[in-house]
Amino acid sequence: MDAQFVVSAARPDQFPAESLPEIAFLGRSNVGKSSLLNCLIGNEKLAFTSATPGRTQLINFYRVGGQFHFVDLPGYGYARVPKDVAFQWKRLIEQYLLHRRSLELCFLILDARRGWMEQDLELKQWLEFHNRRYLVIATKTDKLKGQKEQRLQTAAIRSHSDSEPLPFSAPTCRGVREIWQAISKIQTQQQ
Ligand SMILES: Nc1nc2c(ncn2[C@@H]2O[C@H](COP(=O)(O)OP(=O)(O)OP(=O)(O)O)[C@@H](O)[C@H]2O)c(=O)[nH]1
Ligand SMILES: [Mg+2]
Repeated sequence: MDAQFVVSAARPDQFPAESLPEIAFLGRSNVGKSSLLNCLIGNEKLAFTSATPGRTQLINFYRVGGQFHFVDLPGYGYARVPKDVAFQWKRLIEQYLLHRRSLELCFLILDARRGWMEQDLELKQWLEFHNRRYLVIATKTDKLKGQKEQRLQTAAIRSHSDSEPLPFSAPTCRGVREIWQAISKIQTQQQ
């Protein structure tokens, strides 16, 4: 898919014009937001990924297929970020989520091994309170051993979800087709 980097924003006045419907990638630091974004556009090098948590520190906008903006947000919950920096990130993310009119869908991305953690649940409640549409994605499923663990973890994630969590794994991009299908379904519902 044809995709280009648009801009990295540290402040709302740096966000690009609201010219395209947006899909935001949300989740804990290091959960695999940027890796998922890369799989969806079929370019493993576009969004910067790293084994060091806290690498995405700004809001990065990508233009995808001339049709969407994909919005890669900084991860939350990384203990080693200084408190004032963590506060700045939270504020930036909240400003984006609260006011962005072109935001159509959020991916709430969980580590399949850990399931819902406190800050994920807080974010979920926040999204529901503010009427933001979201889909839950359980990533790193390749790290689950065997079908039994996969079944148990999926059931645990489902127990707090209104919609079916979508399983995903970045090394093989497994699950990417179903995620694109979910995006198109939401697009058609809105037309
Ligand atoms: N095994 C496995 N590793 C993954 C998967 N997704 C991401 N990773 C690895 O996890 C690390 C973090 O991935 P990123 O995509 O940079 O995570 P992020 O959520 O964007 O991280 P921040 O931007 O720091 O919040 C990298 O080392 C990735 O290679 C996955 O599905 N399976
Ligand atoms: Mg990232």
